[in-house]
Amino acid sequence: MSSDLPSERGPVKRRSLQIVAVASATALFLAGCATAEEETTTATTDQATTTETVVEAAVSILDSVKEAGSVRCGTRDALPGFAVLNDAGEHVGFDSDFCRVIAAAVLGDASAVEMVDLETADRFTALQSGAIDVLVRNTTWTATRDGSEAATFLQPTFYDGQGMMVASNSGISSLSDMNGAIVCVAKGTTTEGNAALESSRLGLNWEVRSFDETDLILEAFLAGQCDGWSSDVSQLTGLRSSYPNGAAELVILGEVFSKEPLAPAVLDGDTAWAQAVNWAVLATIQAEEFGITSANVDSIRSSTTDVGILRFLGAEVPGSDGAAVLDPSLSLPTDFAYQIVKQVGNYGEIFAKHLTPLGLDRGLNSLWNDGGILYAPPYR
Ligand SMILES: N[C@@H](CCC(=O)N[C@@H](CS)C(=O)NCC(=O)O)C(=O)O
Repeated sequence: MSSDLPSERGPVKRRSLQIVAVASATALFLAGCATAEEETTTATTDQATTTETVVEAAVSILDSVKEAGSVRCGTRDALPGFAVLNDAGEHVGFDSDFCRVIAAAVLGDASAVEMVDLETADRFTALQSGAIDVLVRNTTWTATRDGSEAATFLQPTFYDGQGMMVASNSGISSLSDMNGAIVCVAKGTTTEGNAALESSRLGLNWEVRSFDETDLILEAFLAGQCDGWSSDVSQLTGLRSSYPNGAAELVILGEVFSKEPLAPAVLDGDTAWAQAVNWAVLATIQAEEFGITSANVDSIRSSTTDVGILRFLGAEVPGSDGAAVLDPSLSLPTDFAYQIVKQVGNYGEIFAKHLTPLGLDRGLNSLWNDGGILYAPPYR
């Protein structure tokens, strides 16, 4: 499958923001707001000059998203549970819904999303080149990616870990049975390095074979060329569910050998856009904590006297001192959380819709007050 990256769209300012951003890490932070006219200057002048021009010409992807009326969300069409195309040609899945969450928050319309199918290797270049506004594609937040890919990672949507899938009739019941095994993985992923590390940590001699696409791993696996298929446990679970007789023929071993916080990422140097995306994701978590769902959000909004909930939903707080509706100046409409919950749902609803059917438990992805680590800062 080839990814079909759309060309640049939107105002010239937006383009310049992204071109400058990949030039260098320092220029990137400082030059995140340059206009096209300033582009050459920015790349060639010293830091002091650059700083001056930045202050004069602030622009954010948030503005160009509003102007375009849609969010270009980098995702994937072939990751069961996370993002697939259904028979009607609709994008369905956990990642796809988080793209909609962002659109509902920023534009008040969950359907105002252009899903951009990205192969693994294209994820960060799509962000850097300005082909997408945000990346929501089972992507692990790591220090090196944060530091070297011009990406700012935000609130994780799914705390995952790497696992190993084997054929049920392989006789393998734990990683220690896999000395000398061929382990197949996707190229350009954290999975590759983790597999090599785990092999040496356990004193096993794995040959790690990398493939460009999941389809090619599947082919190799079916042809008996792989003893194990390693990836994020959520992905293995999704892939197993879409495999004929998967439940009987494939086993995911119990050992989880890495931390894979899957998180949305935006381009470095654009705080307004990063905050908007971050608070959109956090609102799904807060809504679940408040017990607000797509089904009850209207009745709660019209009947509750809970000040925290009224503020969160952008409703008027009766008898409040000063502004009746909380606006924390996040450049988001004051009813953004209401729009998210009404149009897409809270975190638990999104999880239940796409991941529970695969057999995935909430586990770490439960709320902080229910044994997990999902915790939204206070909305006040
Ligand atoms: N979370 C890891 C792993 C992501 C991953 O392995 N994704 C698989 C899905 S199973 C993939 O992209 N496969 C290649 C493809 O089909 O594009 C990362 O960010 O590197």
